[in-house]
Amino acid sequence: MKFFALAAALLPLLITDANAFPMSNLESRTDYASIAARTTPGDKPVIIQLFQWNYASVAAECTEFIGPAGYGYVQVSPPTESISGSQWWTDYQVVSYTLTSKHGSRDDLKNMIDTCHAAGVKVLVDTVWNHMAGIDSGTGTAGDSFTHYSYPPTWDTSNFHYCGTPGNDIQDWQSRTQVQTCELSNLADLATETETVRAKLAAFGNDLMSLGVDGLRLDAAKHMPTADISNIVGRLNPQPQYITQEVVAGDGDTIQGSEYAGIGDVQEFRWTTAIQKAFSGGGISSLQSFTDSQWTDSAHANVFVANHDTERGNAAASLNVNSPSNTYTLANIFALAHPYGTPTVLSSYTYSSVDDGAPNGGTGSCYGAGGVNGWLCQHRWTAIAGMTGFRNTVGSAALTNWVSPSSDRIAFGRGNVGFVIINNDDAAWGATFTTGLPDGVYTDVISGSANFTVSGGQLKTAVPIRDAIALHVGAKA
Ligand code: LM2
Ligand code: CA
Repeated sequence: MKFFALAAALLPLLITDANAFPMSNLESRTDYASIAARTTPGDKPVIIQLFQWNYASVAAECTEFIGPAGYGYVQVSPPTESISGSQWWTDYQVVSYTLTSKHGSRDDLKNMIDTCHAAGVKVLVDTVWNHMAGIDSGTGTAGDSFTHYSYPPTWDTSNFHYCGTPGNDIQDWQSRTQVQTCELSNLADLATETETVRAKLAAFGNDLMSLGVDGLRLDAAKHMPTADISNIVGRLNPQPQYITQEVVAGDGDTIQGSEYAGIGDVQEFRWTTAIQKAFSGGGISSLQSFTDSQWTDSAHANVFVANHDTERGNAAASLNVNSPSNTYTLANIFALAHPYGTPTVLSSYTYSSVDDGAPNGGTGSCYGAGGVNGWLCQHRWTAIAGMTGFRNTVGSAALTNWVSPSSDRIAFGRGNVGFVIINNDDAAWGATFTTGLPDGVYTDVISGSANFTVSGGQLKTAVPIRDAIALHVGAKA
């Protein structure tokens, strides 16, 4: 937080009016220190992706549960005018930057930001800068008519890339030029290298900042060159406190997430897939220093067991709520216990078709430790909410006291303040664990009920089949 405070103090001096700077200054900026420094969200690092929740229900949930439970951030679905339709993915077909979406009005957005802030929760907005709508024509959620490549009054045909492939679609995913200037799923690709486009996207970003938005998830970041993103980000005032960028990269791909780490965090989908493999038979015993030389480094990685794309089988393989043997919950426990990256918890809904939009008109509702009306409310699950308290307590404490007697059993501490045991095995695991914790009686934050005694730093217990136990000094019985 020290770095952030410093950056926050300096940025207004550096970027009081970004537009007053000559373009060459912005384009040649190679020192991203002030931006990189704010990639650590701070002492409440856990983000909830409240997928497709309307803004009024996000506001209510911030007050009722999210703030009191200790989550630091909510990430909400895109707020701009989009194509009309019931499918969730209409959000990613932008029609204008008018803040009128199926999730609410501009006033609803502002009210949600103010209400969440009052509950101690910051707001991240999913932001689409790469493209506009992909369908041929229609009328958007704010009443604007459009055709492909013409979105009056915002853009005309001169503002887009026409990369020259059939249909202007990306065909060669190893070609940087195609990935960044051709079309992803027919979505009209903005010429983000031009001043006109950059200025309007920055104005849109600044409109969000003016409403008090704390940070951004940059959709399709891989499809924009880093120079374009950093130019636009450089014009934001105030600067976002947190940025996470969607860069789906595989080992050996031409475009790697690490390129984007100078701008903010990068979503590391290889972590997501590795977690799925590990918990689905691959074995979790190798997860101690869980990283890979190709992945974005821990300090710049944003990680999740699943997001809205992967739970539907898109973007990368992942576990989802239907995964067998409690593996989805156990993986979320691991994500929140292990120090790698900044964790996001997905909170989503059940569906029969992958295109299905939100239930109940987007009005999210939870009850007790679960969801109602088709909502899953993963953020309320006792294990996940409990592990958010664990993460808040252990902070950046080092991983300690690791043991793994067999491939599906691990236990480890975080400093001397937290200890977790994960048994992804089909037999109970009875043992005496060296926890490093101060002696005392603890509540297991995963079950929320049983009492566990640490004596001489040791915990003698049995972990049930496909279950876990987590203790931390903030939850002594
Ligand atoms: C993303 N990140 O880069 C989002 O996380 C992902 O959810 C978006 O795809 C994607 N990029 C574009 O912003 C979703 C969805 C697609 C859907 C698009 C656009 O996964 O299925 O594509 O949004 O709405 C749909 C149709 C597709 C059609 C396209 C354009 O499924 O068949 O392509 O619209 O009309 C011809
Ligand atoms: Ca592009």
